[in-house]
Formats: sequence, structure tokens, C-alpha cells
Amino acid sequence: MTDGRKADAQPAPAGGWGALNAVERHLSNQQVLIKGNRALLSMNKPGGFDCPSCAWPDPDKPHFAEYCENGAKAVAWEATKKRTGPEFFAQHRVEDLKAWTDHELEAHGRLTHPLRYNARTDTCQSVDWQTALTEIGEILRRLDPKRVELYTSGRTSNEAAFLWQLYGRLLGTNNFPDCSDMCHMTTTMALPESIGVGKATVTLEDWEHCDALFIIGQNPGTNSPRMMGYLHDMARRGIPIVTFNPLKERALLRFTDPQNPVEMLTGRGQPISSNYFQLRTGGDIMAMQGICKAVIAADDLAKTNGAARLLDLNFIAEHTHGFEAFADHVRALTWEEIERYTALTRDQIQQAAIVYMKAERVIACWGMGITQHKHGGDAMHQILNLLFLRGNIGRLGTGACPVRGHSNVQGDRTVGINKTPTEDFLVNLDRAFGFRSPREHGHDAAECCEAILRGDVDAFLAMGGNFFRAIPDSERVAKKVPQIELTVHVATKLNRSHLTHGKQAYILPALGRTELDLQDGKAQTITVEDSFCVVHGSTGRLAPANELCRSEPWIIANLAKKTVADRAAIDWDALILDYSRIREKIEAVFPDEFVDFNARISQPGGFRLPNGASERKWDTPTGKANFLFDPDIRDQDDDTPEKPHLQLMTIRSHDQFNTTIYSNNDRYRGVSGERMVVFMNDTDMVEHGLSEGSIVEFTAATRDGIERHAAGFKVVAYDVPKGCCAAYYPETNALLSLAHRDRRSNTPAAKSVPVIVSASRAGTPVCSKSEVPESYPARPTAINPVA
Ligand SMILES: Nc1nc2c(c(=O)[nH]1)N[C@H]1C(S)=C(S)[C@@H](COP(=O)(O)OP(=O)(O)OC[C@H]3O[C@@H](n4cnc5c(=O)[nH]c(N)nc54)[C@H](O)[C@@H]3O)O[C@H]1N2
Ligand SMILES: Nc1nc2c(c(=O)[nH]1)N[C@H]1C(S)=C(S)[C@@H](COP(=O)(O)OP(=O)(O)OC[C@H]3O[C@@H](n4cnc5c(=O)[nH]c(N)nc54)[C@H](O)[C@@H]3O)O[C@H]1N2
Ligand SMILES: [Mo]
Repeated sequence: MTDGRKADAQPAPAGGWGALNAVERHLSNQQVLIKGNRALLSMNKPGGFDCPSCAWPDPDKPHFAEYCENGAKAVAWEATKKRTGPEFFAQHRVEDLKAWTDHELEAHGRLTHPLRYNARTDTCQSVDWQTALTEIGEILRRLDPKRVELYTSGRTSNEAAFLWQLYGRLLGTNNFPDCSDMCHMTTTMALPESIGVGKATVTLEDWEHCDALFIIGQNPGTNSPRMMGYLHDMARRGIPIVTFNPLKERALLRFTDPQNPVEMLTGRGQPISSNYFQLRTGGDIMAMQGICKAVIAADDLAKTNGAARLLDLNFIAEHTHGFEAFADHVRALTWEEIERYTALTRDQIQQAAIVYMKAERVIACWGMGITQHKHGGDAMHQILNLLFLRGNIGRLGTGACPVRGHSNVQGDRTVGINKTPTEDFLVNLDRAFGFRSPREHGHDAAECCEAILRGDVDAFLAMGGNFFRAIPDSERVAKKVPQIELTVHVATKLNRSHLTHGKQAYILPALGRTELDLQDGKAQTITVEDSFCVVHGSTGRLAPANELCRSEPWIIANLAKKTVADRAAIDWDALILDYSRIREKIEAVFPDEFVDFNARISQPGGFRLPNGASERKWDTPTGKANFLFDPDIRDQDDDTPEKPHLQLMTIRSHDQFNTTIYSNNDRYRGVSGERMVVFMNDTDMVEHGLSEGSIVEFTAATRDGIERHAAGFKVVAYDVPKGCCAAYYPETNALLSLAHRDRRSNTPAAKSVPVIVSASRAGTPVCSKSEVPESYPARPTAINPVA
């Protein structure tokens, strides 16, 4: 059921007792109360393990309990006592398991044995490691490497990712689809056009010194909850926090710090955003340009009046390129069009501009609300333009702050998971390992899906993740997977991608980050890179889920021995007996970034990778920071704000980590016990003849001749701008067209899926397996299954 989910003026604060209670509940649901609590205390500390949840950085001096509610859920989920072993698979045919929900599949527990699919019985059966790896190796040796895809999800460590890319290149391919291709790839591609690097320019020290913060299209209360500690502290110090988000996200309105006794006792919480601008989805380009227009107008006036200037003229002159053209562009925009595109008023934009102009040191953060749009990169450029106006980059307390998702998604890229590797990198790799890497560019996630649809993929190998569930057009792609010769998934928990299998299929059980990884009797340390480019070590402590679980580096090395042993003289055993040898190789391939790698990971807090823009060194073709804009693009998705359809944002609930669904609740949005909901604006509901609780279906309004449908969503009245609505991912992924994506990076435009919403027709099945239910089931089993 749902409760007062309409975000009113005084919503209950996020965090607080609700968060603490949730931690205990999730630990006890997984039967790991004592073990889990102890594990949590060593999380994000020197000598402990890195939180497997998000990529928010660890402070040099961690708190006693340096974890958050959602980090605790991630640990409990991994440390669970529940198991999914061979007996389970003997009892359940794969076809039957497809009817289980995402939650049910993973909640059954940790995978314990290597498994091989048996087509005759339609079950997965236990197989010993050497047999599995030998068979996989033999199949791969027969295949054309250009038709092999190696997927990486962002929990994979630097060490494993480095071996994974090495293995792929020894096989002969650069096909490295990666979860970041659906995430911050927009940032990786667009940010360097502005400033020469594709990563955050800020450090935690900058966070401590900034005096105004802009949060654009990001929901930290759920997705990077440790960021809330900083927001809470800033808000208490009176530092303005300006939020742009179509949804009123509760933690950005008011938050109770669980470590603050007074707030915990009074239950009042701290207001977080000083200004909350509920813009239309896709309206960020014009919102940012509107603020720039107001700042430039104020500066023009100051110049006329001989008053103190508002722009940082020195920075603009010395460090930037293209200012005049940009200034002329925003001067020429009319307020009428800015209001129309953003659904904000001129006055609201002026308020944001005033906050910006009053501040000496500004940081701007963004997340999926910016990156997952057709013109996401163009929106990002406008955020950077705003920062440039007053020199808010490369100076203490200022900078660009994309907040990445998975805990090591950034590191995986840094160490070579890249479909378009540079020649310099390949030369170093070839020299370090004595072979010649393929030069032909490979596939990203979208291109991998297209290749599957064309029938051009013979093997799909996944290092973690839930690819066939997380991708756009998930149903269309999944239908083609059975034609693939070989699918292999290295995983901790069973998910829908494993059931979406090729002709020959294997599931290989991996150790999680929290677990002790013993090689040659010695505990191994892996490394990760956080969102602020800091690399540090992580050493698992918990007892492995099963003695047959293997570390990702072990699995890759042993697979390599069975597949590519003859292609280069690499002592794979030596590399995995001591991971510091893998790091020596990483250093050899990336001598500038990883100098003294092994020595530096033992220093508290790790070390920061070089970042030119944070020192005002601009590695761009102009040698400057570039003011970029495209005069023809005013909206992140289409050319006009008046659309015949609704723009659907596909978002995360508070109780999920991507496709991992911890529960069907979304505490901060007042939803409990269900995920098949759509958040709609009152006026849109009336115009569609709908009311609270109506059951609706979506038809994608993409004009590519392909029909895309999803049914069985219950309408929830919500404070969201007219024309926009929201529903959860991955239940909506079948609606996304593969072609609807950021034009630079191919990142799916998951935050603005054009949809037509209609009441479920009588007799139309809500889901493929059941009739329209009287009251909506708490377990929406088999709704919109992938295969
Ligand atoms: N607990 C938990 N933590 C996570 C994850 C998780 O699923 N659960 N996922 C991890 C991953 S991989 C990632 S990438 C991050 C994702 O973290 P976020 O970047 O926070 O991702 P989302 O929740 O998908 O969307 C962010 C916000 O964008 C807003 N939004 C939608 N469209 C627009 C728009 O057009 N403009 C603006 N300004 N805002 C818009 C939405 O209302 C939402 O609040 O979190 C990571 N951390
Ligand atoms: N519509 C829509 N689609 C989206 C998004 C959206 O906002 N809207 N967001 C996109 C984003 S930002 C991302 S990052 C992708 C996420 O896509 P993925 O990274 O592919 O998906 P996850 O759900 O994070 O993967 C969960 C699985 O990872 C496995 N796993 C967990 N820990 C480990 C480990 O330590 N080792 C190994 N080997 N396996 C492990 C478990 O089996 C688990 O089932 O989805 C994208 N898809
Ligand atoms: Mo992500």
C-alpha cells in the first residue's frame, strides 16, 4: 500500500530512526545480525573492506561507523546465510525460475557451485571448476573473437578488471560493454570536451570549503547516502544547497543525521535544500543557460554602472575558450522560452543565479538525471559553463562533481575496460605482456545489444551484473539470447540474466568484496577507485559463502590458462598467488597514474589519481576550458517541451541496488509492498481519466515501428511536473528503445522515455501470467518478465 506520498511542505525527514531500523531489519532478515554488525564497523576503514554499494569516497579520518543504511543493506545481502546450491537447481527448471521476481531470485541466497546448463532437463547442474573452465575455454577457442562480448559490472575490482581486459585482448577483441555505458558514460565522453578530464575535479577537502552547492539530477539520500552527512553539515552551517529535480526527493528536503542525538530525539531533522527547483525532465539545458543569462545580465549591468564585476574575468580570459559566443547565445534567449522549457519561473531562475553569484566557491554535482538523456552531454556542458563564469573550477572549494554509481565503476575504466583503447595504452599493454592487442574498436553496451539483435554474437561473458535486465529494449534483446552459442556469468547471486541463457551456459560463483580472499594462505587485498579519483585497498574479512566460491582474479586467470595460454608467456598462477603482482603490471601499463602503486595503497585514505582540470591544466584541443553549447538543442530529449505523450523517468526505489531488489518498499516516497507503480501529476491523471489506484499500461511513443508495452502499473498521485511521470527500473526497461540514447556515449535515455499512458483495458492481462488483480499483489510475479 502507499501512504501520504504527496511531498507536502513538511514531509517527515529522511534518515533518522527509519534508517537505523532498516539496517537492523535487513541484517536480521539475512540472519547475519552479529556477523553483519561487526563487518559494518570495519567498512570503509583502513585495513577493512570498501563498501560494495556506491562510489562515494571515504574520508581520511573515518567515523566510528562509516556506513549508511544502503551500504548496510548491500553487506547484509552479500553476507546472508541463505544459499542457492545444486539442490535448489535440481528442484527448479530454468523456465519455471523465469516466473520468479528479481527479488525472489536474489533473496534465495548466495550461489555456491559452478553450474552448467543441461538443455535436456532444463536445469543447471553442478560441475567442477576445471571441467567448467576447460569446456568454456574450448568453445571460446573455436569462436571468432570479434563475435565475443566481455561485460563488466562496476563492483569488479581494479585487479580483476585489469585481468579481464587483458584476457579479452588476448582472445582478440575490444568488445567491452560495461555497466557505465548505461550510466556515467555520458560524463566520460562529454566532460573532457569541456575540461579535458571525464571525472570529478573535486576532493572531500573541496566539499568542506565550498559555500554553495548545486545538486542536479541526483538522489543522494538513496543512492549515495554517505553524501548526506556532508549535505547535513553544510545545511547546518547555512550553506545554500540548490537542487534541480522533477521529483521532490525526501532526503534533499529534510534529513535526520542518525549520528546527531538532538535530531534523533526531536525527530525534526535538518532542512537540506535551500532552494528546490522542480523542473521538467529534460529541462536542465535551459535551466542552466537561464542561470547563466541572469549572471551575465547582472555583470553587463555592473559593467555599465562601473560596479564590481560578477564574472571572473581573469579566469575567463586566461583559462577559457568560446565565452563571447556563449554569452551572446544566452543573452538572446527569451525568458518566455526558458520558462516553457524548464517549467520554472523567471523568478526561480533568478533566485538560483543570486545564490550562485553570492557564493565565492561553488561545487556542482550531477547524476543520472543529467546523464540518461539523448542530449545528456549537452546538459553537462551547460553545468560546466555555469561553473566557468565565476572561475568555479580548479580552486579550493569549487569544481565539477559527477557522482558515480557502482563502487568501482570508475576504476574499471581507468585500468583498461574500454572499447576504444588509445594506442599509447595498447603499446604499454603489449610490452608488459609480450603480445599484440587487437586495434579494431569494439562494442559498448548498446552496440553489444545491437550485435545480439543482428545475430552477430557467439559468446557473452559477464563479470558480474545483470546485463539482460539492466539494458534498454530488454525483452527484444533477451529473445535473441538463446541463439548465442555460449553465455557465462560470474556472479554472487542468481538473477534474470543467468536464466536468459545461450545454447551452452555456465554460472560461476564468485567471492564478494566483503569476504576473505585467501591465495597461497595469504589474505589478498584488492583496490577500487572512488568517485573522486582516490584509489585505496579493500581487504575482505568475512568467511566465504562456500569453499567453492572463487575470487574474480582467480576465475579470470584460470579461464585464461584454458583459453589463451599459448598466446603470451604470462605466469597466471604467480599473478593470482599475490595480487600485488597484478598491481605491478597495472603500474607497468599506467606508469603515470599508478606510480608506486603497492606502496601507496597502504597509506591511510589511499592516493588520488592525477587530474589536470583540478589544477587548471586543460587537456583539450584548445588547451583551455571550453564554453560549449549547441544553439539548436534546448531540451535534453526533443526539440519542443509540448509533447503529446508523457516523459517517463525510470528511477530507483530506496530499497534496491540497480536490479537487486532488497524489498518492495520505497520508504522515502511513501510506497510499501509494491513496485509496479507510476508516479503521476494530478492534472495529467484527470486528463487521462485516471484516479489514484487506477491500473495503467504504457506504450512507448518511440517512432521506430517497434511496439513496446508494459502493463500493470498502479497510479500514485505525486508532486511531479505536468507532462512527466516516473516508474521503477528495471520493470520498465522493455519500454526503452535502444536507439533512444545520448548521442556522444550511447548511454540510454532512461530518464525520458516517451510513453502513452492508458487505463488497462478490461480483459487485457496485467501481466503475462495473471488476470487484472482486484487488489494489486504485493509480489508482482512475472510482470514484464524479460524472456
Ligand atoms: N541504494 C542504492 N545506491 C545506488 C544505486 C542503487 O540502485 N541503490 N545505484 C548506483 C548506481 S549504478 C548509480 S549510477 C547511482 C545512481 O544514482 P542517481 O544519479 O541518484 O540515480 P537515479 O535515482 O536513477 O536518478 C537520479 C535523480 O534524477 C532525477 N531526474 C530524472 N530526470 C531528470 C531530469 O531530466 N533532470 C533532473 N535535474 N533530474 C532528473 C530523478 O528524479 C532522481 O531523483 O547510484 C548508485 N548507488
Ligand atoms: N531503465 C533504466 N535502466 C538502467 C538504469 C536506469 O536508471 N534506468 N540505470 C543503469 C545503470 S546506472 C547501471 S550502472 C546499470 C547496472 O547494471 P548491472 O551492473 O549489470 O546490474 P546490477 O543490478 O548492479 O547487478 C547485480 C548483480 O551483480 C552480481 N554481483 C553482485 N556483487 C558481485 C560481485 O562482487 N561479483 C560478481 N561477479 N557479481 C556480483 C549479482 O549476481 C547481482 O545479481 O543499469 C542501468 N540500467
Ligand atoms: Mo550506474
